[in-house]
Amino acid sequence: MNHALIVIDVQNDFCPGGALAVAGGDEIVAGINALMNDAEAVILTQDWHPKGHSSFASSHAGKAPLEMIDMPYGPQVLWPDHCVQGTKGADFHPDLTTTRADMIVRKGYNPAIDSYSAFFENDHKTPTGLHGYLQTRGIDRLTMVGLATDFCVNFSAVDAAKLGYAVTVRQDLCRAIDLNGSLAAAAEGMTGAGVVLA
Ligand code: VGL
Ligand code: ZN
Repeated sequence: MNHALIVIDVQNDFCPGGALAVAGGDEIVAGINALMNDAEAVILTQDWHPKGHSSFASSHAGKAPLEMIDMPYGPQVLWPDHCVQGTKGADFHPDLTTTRADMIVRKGYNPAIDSYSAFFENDHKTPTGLHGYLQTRGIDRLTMVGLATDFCVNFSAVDAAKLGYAVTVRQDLCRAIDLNGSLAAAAEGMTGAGVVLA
């Protein structure tokens, strides 16, 4: 029992029709469900922001979505309001199998800090608890899938590799936002960190 499937942010707002729709985000759901059958542990993550979160452009006067801002922890892309706690947009895609989940990690609930990674908030210091859970379960190999390849999957995979996990990202079961070359940069960053892109 040392392998876990980590399913990142397969939520309505990241699928077509959602507030921060990723092209083809819904195409990966069936393939992800199928992978759960042979996973020893399944972890789902959920982007879970309070209203007025600091990563929302609407929280900054004069700023539009996809503009950048300097936060105390570094540069931050400003997003349309998305995945607000308790809304339909924050729900998992209706076809995603959730009954197989051993754990659901909610992230991004601190109003002042965004959290792309399933392991640490964007200050790269505040843990989400996932590492402790996986260690307790004796898990050291991770397969990652979900949305978006170049943001939450990327940050999660790089953090996991740094923490010592053997990480494979199934690119066919991820979809990207691809903002100003972010997908190519993410692929390079993941490979550099020792993540296997399959
Ligand atoms: C994500 C942007 C903002 C993601 C979450 O899941 O990749 N991207 N919040
Ligand atoms: Zn978010």
